[in-house]
Amino acid sequence: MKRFPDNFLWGGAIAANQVEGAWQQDGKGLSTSDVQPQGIFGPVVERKSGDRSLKDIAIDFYHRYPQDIALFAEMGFRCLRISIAWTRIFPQGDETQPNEAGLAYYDRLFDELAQHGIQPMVTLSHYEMPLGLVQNYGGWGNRQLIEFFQRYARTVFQRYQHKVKLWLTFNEINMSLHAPFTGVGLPADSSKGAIYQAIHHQLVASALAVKACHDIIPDAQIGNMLLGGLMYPLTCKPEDVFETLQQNRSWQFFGDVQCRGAWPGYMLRYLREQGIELNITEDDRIALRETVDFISFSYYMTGCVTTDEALNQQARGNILSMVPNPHLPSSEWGWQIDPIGLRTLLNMLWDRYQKPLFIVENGLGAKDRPQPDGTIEDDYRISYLNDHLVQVAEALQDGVEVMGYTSWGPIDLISASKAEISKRYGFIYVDRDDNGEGSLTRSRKKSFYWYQQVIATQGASLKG
Ligand code: BGP
Repeated sequence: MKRFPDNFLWGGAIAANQVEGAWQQDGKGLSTSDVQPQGIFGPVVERKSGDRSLKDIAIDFYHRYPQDIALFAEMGFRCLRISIAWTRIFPQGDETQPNEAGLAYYDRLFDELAQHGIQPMVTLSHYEMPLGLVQNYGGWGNRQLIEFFQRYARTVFQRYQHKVKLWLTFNEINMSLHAPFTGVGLPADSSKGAIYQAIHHQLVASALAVKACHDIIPDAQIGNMLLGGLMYPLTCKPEDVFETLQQNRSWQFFGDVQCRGAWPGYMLRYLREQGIELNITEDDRIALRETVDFISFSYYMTGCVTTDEALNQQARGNILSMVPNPHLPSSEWGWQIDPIGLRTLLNMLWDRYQKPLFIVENGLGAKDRPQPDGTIEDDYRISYLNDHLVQVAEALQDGVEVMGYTSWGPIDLISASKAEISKRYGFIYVDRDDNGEGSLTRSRKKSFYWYQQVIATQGASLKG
């Protein structure tokens, strides 16, 4: 029987730009997400009056949050991970005074959660930043961004200090290497040197936010957020094994800086060999020493690494250019499903850092087909989540400290990579299609009742 600890934080995770809509309401400024209507790998466009993006309304969480939170509470959520849209608080990014209407909105949201006994976990920046900071300052390539982010972080820590005790700095901070516009506000064709310098500024900003959180809300915990991109060697050839170590380090180094307080030696060597000279000041070094309280990460899939160039060529089409694993099935979007990988990753991160872990994203994006009576039998989603949670239970038995689990998209939302809604993750169905048609009505899928049961039994109802 799988029983999770009594204080385990069960819940779900959403992000402002994928659920809220209301993209121009109450003084909100334009964000980098607003100008990528086709998702984080799509083109950056200039918004003209009259054009439309699915994200403009998204699932209208901005207005419908009371109803949605009631449904989360019905499932028994103890925690909801949300993000604050930076542009609701500082519309252009460089203002000296925050936008009160934006601050008031999140006050109402946190109050609603509190009424249902759901603890908020807040990401400061989830795949968006003020477009003004990109256009007028050159994004995170500019050191001044550290100061603007500080102002934003301190403002929300002050404002919500009594309401929010769990914070995250930057969502999937390692994604900047693959989606530089979304991550650090730089053009996709930027040089590696420019991207790493921007990443360094963001890492310093993250550490300063950790410090500010510790100063302003001493009883809060603040974590980082990594895309847990676990890679396996395709073969046991020593070259493949070593290359796999290197590829895992390409995302782990963010965790190393955020958990250990300095750029690791293997990265300094890599940068040197690439001819990249980072500008790291003495003040930066001191700032980086403030490390996170816990590590959060997303987990969807794993991939394989090989030094065989022919196999690598074939795999180039993938986001992270990884070679498929011949032993694993794939989702409709080609993401390989690997529950045991989650146990491996939990153990790996625990061994490496000895800091509590929080799985803040995991789930299956799939097409749902409502029956004529409106019900949705999403057994594929139940099976995916069940198998992953069984492995979390195993990791707990291994002695790994896991604070909680927030599944990605507990309510259908707009996908990040392609900005579609047909890629659904939810326990709650939202009536809307990729053309923006639909009533936005919410309904409970079969998985809704399944997750409710898992939470109610503290995992004892899991199978396997
Ligand atoms: C992560 C992001 C989320 C989310 C998820 C699923 O990378 O942090 O914002 O969307 O992936 O990806 P997608 O929406 O592309 O299916």
